Amino acid sequence: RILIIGACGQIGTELTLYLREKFGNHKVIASDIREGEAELMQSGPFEILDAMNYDAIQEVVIRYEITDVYLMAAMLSATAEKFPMKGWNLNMNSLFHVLNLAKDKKIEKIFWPSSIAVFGPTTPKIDTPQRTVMEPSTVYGISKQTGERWCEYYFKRYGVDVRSVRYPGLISYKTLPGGGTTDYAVDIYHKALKHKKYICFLNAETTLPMMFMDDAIKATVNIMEANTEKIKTRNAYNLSGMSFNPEEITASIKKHIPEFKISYEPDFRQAIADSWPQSIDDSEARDDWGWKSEISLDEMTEIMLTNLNDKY
Ligand code: VAH
Repeated sequence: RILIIGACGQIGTELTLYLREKFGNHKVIASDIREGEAELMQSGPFEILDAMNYDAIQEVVIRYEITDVYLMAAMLSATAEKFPMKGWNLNMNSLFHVLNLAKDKKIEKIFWPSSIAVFGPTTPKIDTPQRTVMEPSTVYGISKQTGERWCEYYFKRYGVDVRSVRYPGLISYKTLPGGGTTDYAVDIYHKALKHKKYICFLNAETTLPMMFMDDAIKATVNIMEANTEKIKTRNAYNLSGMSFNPEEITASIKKHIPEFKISYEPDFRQAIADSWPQSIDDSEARDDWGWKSEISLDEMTEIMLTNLNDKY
């Protein structure tokens, strides 16, 4: 059976629904520090679970005979800058708990998300390579870079089968993001439908790597289902979907809502975004386990506006 820790988050919610569809509702145990959306709560087993409590995680793992854990709980970039120690403790202790359960053979396989936030201001910004200079300047990025090193250490020293990808900014209509710097790319669709205008907290030229959630879920399941010998990188694989800036996503929205207007009021998140790459080279993921993104910016805009339309 599968345990999702952080199942009520932006990725966790969609990942839980996808895995339940694929493997059967009662094969996928959702857990989080708080209850989540009705669709998630009603579709299968749910446990209130603190990702920082080792004994509580172990109890759920034993009771449900869990084999695979997807650790989706984390404090994202913007919030972690407001609460550095809380962000570090949540992001790191939760990872150690799950790695140690695998080291002690209580679970068999782990998925742990990394992020393009592991790259910093000195990293090449265009087609950022799999291996390159990484001097992250955010708490979140430091925790993800460190987490990658620990994942590789537990694989090499203890044979722990942990797999990871560096997600770009993720965009979905089923769940709202929480505390990220790329969240503007979700909020803009809601505001375009509700108000036909949006005040953006990043400037017009801020190009960032992004991906529609369906592609991210596909990458997550693909890497977990790949034969272990195909996984040659045990810290985390670069993933690439699309790259755009607020001006370009605005142009895409205006094809559907011509009167949509954007204005710019950059805040503290501009510095975070400026430290990240603009585009990512994901050729190793393509070569090793057949990864390929599908959804383009205009296709995503069509999907987002169509599915959000009846909310407003
Ligand atoms: C964030 N959505 O903004 C996350 C992600 C690359 C961005 O890590 O913090």
